[in-house]
Amino acid sequence: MTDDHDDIPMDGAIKQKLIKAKQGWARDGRLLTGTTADPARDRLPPGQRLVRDWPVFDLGAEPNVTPEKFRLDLDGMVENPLHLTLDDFMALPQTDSVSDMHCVTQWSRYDNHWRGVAARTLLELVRPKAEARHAVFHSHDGYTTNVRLDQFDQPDVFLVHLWEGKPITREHGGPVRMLIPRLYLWKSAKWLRRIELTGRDRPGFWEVRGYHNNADPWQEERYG
Ligand SMILES: Nc1nc2c(c(=O)[nH]1)N[C@H]1C(S)=C(S)[C@@H](COP(=O)(O)O)O[C@H]1N2
Ligand SMILES: [Mo]
Repeated sequence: MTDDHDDIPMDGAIKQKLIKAKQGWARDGRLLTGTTADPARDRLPPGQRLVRDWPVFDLGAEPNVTPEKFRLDLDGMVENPLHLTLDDFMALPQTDSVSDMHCVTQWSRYDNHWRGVAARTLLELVRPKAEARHAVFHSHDGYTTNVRLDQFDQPDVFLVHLWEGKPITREHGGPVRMLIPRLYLWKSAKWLRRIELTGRDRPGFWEVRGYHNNADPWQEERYG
């Protein structure tokens, strides 16, 4: 694998094997407890267990997005498309936040300290068209994932570049990744390259392979 490809195609025997395994879990309903929880009362969603470290989960192609190569496009159904360099992105208003992470593979991690640009800051800049209903996230490794616009347009959603005061490492999706803390972590795209607003829903990489489209951990929306 070379470091200087922007978009690494998701093929190769090892990755296909991993993808097949995870699709199998989705089919078998692996890890399902069949219970729900109330986020107002229960901090830990059903079937999750707490970890102290931060595990790495991706398709195995971890693109090397250098500051020079970094570009972020915000386009689709917007009045004012944006094309940002890393300097442009860093010049936007920055916010500190603290949130929990919940991964569908059952680990949760509390009190992560982040710094980045609020989704709402970007939405004010691009001005979604009236018909915009969904957001599709595109990454440098070819990964995609989707949420509704109302799930993206939340005060705790950020495009983050610092975790615990340090630049987000390459393995965790640096220089800039998504963070949508109230959905399972597969909705938080690493190595973010583009955010596209659409009128129709466009299920992403895991969503077309058996993962739940909505991904609410407290409803245990792992698969479906
Ligand atoms: N670009 C990209 N983003 C991705 C993925 C990926 O393979 N590529 N994997 C997703 C999945 S399945 C999970 S669980 C989280 C893991 O993030 P982490 O490795 O930082 O814990 O990233 C999500 N974002
Ligand atoms: Mo995942």
